[in-house]
Amino acid sequence: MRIRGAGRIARAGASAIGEFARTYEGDSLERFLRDLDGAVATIIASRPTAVSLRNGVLSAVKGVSSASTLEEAKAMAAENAERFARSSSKAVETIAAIGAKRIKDGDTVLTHCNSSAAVGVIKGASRQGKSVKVYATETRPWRQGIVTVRELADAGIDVTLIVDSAVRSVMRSVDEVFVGADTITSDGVLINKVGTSQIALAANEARVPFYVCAETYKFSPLTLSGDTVVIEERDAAEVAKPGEIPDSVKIFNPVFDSTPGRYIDALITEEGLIPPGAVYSVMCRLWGVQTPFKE
Ligand code: RI2
Repeated sequence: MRIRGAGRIARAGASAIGEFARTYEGDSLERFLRDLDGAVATIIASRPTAVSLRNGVLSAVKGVSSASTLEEAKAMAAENAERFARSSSKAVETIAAIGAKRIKDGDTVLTHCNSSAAVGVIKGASRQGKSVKVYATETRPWRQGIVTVRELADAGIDVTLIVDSAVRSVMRSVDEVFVGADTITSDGVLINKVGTSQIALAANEARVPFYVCAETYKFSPLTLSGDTVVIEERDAAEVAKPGEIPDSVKIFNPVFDSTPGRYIDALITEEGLIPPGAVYSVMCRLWGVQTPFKE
């Protein structure tokens, strides 16, 4: 939890692989590849929901097993990791440029949690000289909304912090909603910070466009072969302090939830603005994904 945001988590995971390769002290290629596999598994297992972490880490080890020397393998992993970090940061900038066009001068927008992609879009519109007002949710239980309001206030943007349950009360005065993504499935379902799906429902009811700002490495190739996304559950102490409630009370603390594609107007990606129904074909185009299990 010291690293927040699915994009930053992915870059940190890829960089950890780069660091592992650069500082590896053994002298056997075989042993290095085995240890690298172990490092990959450990890092991916640290956060189960955001596929960006898996995609970032796997892009850092891409092709490494075909290296013919240890030095070549180490250099390849380190270069891959740097390339991923560069392209991932560039993707966030591209999303900001594309998404900013969806905000008109004088608009009020709403965002949830802390997404660098969504915040980038809002800041992008402000940099274009548009006057933008923002409602940012507190985002219980970790209150990442505090990070968002600080970032927006530092950029000179008019921002109002609301508790999560106030979303519907303000939705009528909102022109667009922008959220980030932890994972997007092949059938266009968004997995994002818990509370996102309620916001999407409220936006849908009020006919407010709901945009997801997401780099394409948030698309999950695992979902193509039928895997479902594991929703991380976190410690009960995040919700209530020990001793605050009777011991007999159970606490359920899921960190993410899923929003069906029918509530999403568009995904704003570095590849452009795409409808949720096009995720599968974009995945195939970018990664050459073959239909799984086809003879
Ligand atoms: P960026 C965050 O979750 C939020 O759910 C946010 O919408 C998403 O990651 C994407 O953030 P967490 O990983 O990649 O901090 O746009 O739990 O920064």
